[in-house]
Amino acid sequence: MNPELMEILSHFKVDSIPKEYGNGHINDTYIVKKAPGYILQRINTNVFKNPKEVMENIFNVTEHLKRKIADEGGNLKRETLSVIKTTDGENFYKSQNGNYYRMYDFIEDTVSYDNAENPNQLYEAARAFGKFQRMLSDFDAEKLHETIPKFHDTFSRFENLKTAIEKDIKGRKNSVKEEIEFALKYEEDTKVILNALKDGSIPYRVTHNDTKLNNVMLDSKTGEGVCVIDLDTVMPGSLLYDFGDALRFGASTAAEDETDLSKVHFDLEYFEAFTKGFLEEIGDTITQKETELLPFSVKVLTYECGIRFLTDYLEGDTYFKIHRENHNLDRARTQFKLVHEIEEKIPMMQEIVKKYIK
Ligand code: ADP
Ligand code: GN1
Ligand code: MG
Repeated sequence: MNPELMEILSHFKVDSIPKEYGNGHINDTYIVKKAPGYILQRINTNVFKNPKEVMENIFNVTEHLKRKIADEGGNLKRETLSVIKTTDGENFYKSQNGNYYRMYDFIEDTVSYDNAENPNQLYEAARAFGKFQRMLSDFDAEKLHETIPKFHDTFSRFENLKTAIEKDIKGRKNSVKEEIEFALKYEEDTKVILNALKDGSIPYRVTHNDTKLNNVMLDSKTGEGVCVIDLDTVMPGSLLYDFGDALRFGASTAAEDETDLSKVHFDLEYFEAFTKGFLEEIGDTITQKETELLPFSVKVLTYECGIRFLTDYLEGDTYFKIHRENHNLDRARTQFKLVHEIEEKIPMMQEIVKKYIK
């Protein structure tokens, strides 16, 4: 076992051996199985430059959620993450090596999916993400630190890509000419959501910002949405970020890193199930302009993720964890294939959205 973990565990009063767990691209996750069960995570400080602020956000957000869940008669043990304090009463422990660790209660009898198996999973995930946003609608956004500046600023992501192409520090540019050509065509789309937020035509809300299907736990028996996890990026943003990002991942018929692109499609049945669940929870707080932009948000958030993967590939894979050669390039390619399909399906997506707007 990683010797550092012994030091960490003693500061959380836990004496059982943790094992590596989960498929996240950012943090190192471990499970402590011995009852009552915990999740231990090393926060990725390359990504999160100020882990103390990340934990302050998560603590405040989960305390707020606990009050809301209690008001609605929900289950406090299952419906929100719960931060376990260290023996010193802190929300995290900084190891002698300077690593930051946090611990959560393990949420029992739940499962998260890397690939949806049926539309109902999308419906349930959507209800959980929608409810999460609804419960945070009266959270004071002033209290939130910006854990990653310009996180969903697609234009700034576009600029980062251009810089990575110019610098080409790994000499990979010439092997991805087609992908670069595709990526550079979309500059016009990159400012739409940002401009709408800036000119006030859509509202800022407290959003999750990383609504992958594997960031929501579903009940392993009933399949119901139980708890939204991975709260590192809860920040003021647009409802469109959460909607678009969830569908780029959840409505794909293949894994995010599938190498056989003939398997990668955007599934309208999954899109419909998610739209139904999300709008049921969000209700009539959604504005007309947001509604109009829902299908577009799926395209642009998928594109944004694609260019982030491509940028990381060009920069030598320093941001997202990779498990094989060309992993980030494979990921970028699935996203671009999806962008292309979503584009063609936008009119059909618009018809579907109309069905669920009251
Ligand atoms: P990352 O930021 O690296 O994506 P996550 O916080 O999403 O890390 O955790 C990785 C995986 O660990 C999740 O997809 C989920 O399957 C599992 N997980 C995380 N927190 C919990 C929890 N409190 N209870 C049960 N499983 C969890
Ligand atoms: C990362 O942490 P994880 O694996 O849930 C990333 C998201 C990307 C996603 C792509 C903090 O999510 O923004 O959309 O990978 N999280 C961060 O799979 O950058
Ligand atoms: Mg995650």
